[in-house]
Amino acid sequence: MSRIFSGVQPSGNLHLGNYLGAIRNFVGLQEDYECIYCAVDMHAITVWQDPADLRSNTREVAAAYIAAGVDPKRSIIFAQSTVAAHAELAWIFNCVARLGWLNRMTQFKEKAGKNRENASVGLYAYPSLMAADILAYKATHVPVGEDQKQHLELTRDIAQKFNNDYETETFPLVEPLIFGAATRVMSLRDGSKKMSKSDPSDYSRITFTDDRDSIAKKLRKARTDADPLPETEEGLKGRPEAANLVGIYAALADLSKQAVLDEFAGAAFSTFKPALTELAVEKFGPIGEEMKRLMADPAHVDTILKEGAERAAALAAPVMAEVKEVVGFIRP
Ligand code: AQP
Repeated sequence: MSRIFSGVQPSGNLHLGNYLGAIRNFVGLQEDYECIYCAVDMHAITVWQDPADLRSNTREVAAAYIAAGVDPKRSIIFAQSTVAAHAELAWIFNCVARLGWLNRMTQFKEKAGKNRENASVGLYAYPSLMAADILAYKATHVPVGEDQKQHLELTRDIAQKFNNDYETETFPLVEPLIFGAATRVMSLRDGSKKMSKSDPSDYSRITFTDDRDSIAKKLRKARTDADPLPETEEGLKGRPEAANLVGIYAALADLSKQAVLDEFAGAAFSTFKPALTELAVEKFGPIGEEMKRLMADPAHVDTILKEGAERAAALAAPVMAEVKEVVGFIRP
């Protein structure tokens, strides 16, 4: 059976983009793959995290997976820092990846911004750790949102260079799984920016913890243009905010964008936004409620994370033994 690995950073403000672009897709994949889903806390600390918040956000990511439908008996749910293989393999990959490759990563450029000299070394080396996350389990498929495509290409480059340098076939070439009607959900305040945990405006995103009133308020305030909805997808060109809201509706309703437009062509946003609110409350609201219910019992979440870490460590152990042998590390 092919193996899936994916992760979400416990950096707070889990949002509808994380759900539609990644977490929702995790659920169906359990049918056909052995799945490993991680709260990537070591990635989160590449930018400052308050320690108490990090602990709580790590449990929240696990609770969000379960609330969305990931079955912790069938799939593995754990926190990255609790399995040492991630850090060990990341170091080896730091010695395989080239500076030139990392210099091309757009996420680093975006996150470091103008203050590049002050960014952490960890933020720069983030893609090596991501490659280690996946390859410590020899996972072959990685469900992610579109923004992670470049990092996955780097994972393939690292695997290929490792295999070439050491004349081995240790690592598979991973395939991204980018699917669904909303692989890139955009900010509600600016249709040219992706919905993001770190956006300073809470109005830019719908979060797992938003209740009906907050969802309604955020969608009411969502930026749009003055035109009614068009008849075809072609008519959404040059209207990023309208395209985003139609995309969110399509993803939540499991419809194509064209099917949504067939229903709402000619409608003003004053009609479409309340319909979208009802749909979001119906489809996304219960998941947030279930996440909050699970969070009321952190000991239960910790038990799931502990069992997951034990299962993950057992899968990574033979891979790490093989890698150390290939690299030439002695194992006294
Ligand atoms: N806007 C989005 N639309 C679709 N998918 C998205 N993802 C993130 N934002 C969107 C997907 O969610 C998964 C987890 O992401 P992450 O925790 O690794 O963080 P990120 O990709 O850096 O994005 P965030 O959540 O917006 O965090 P910040 O603000 O810290 O950059 C990934 O599969 C990602 O593709």
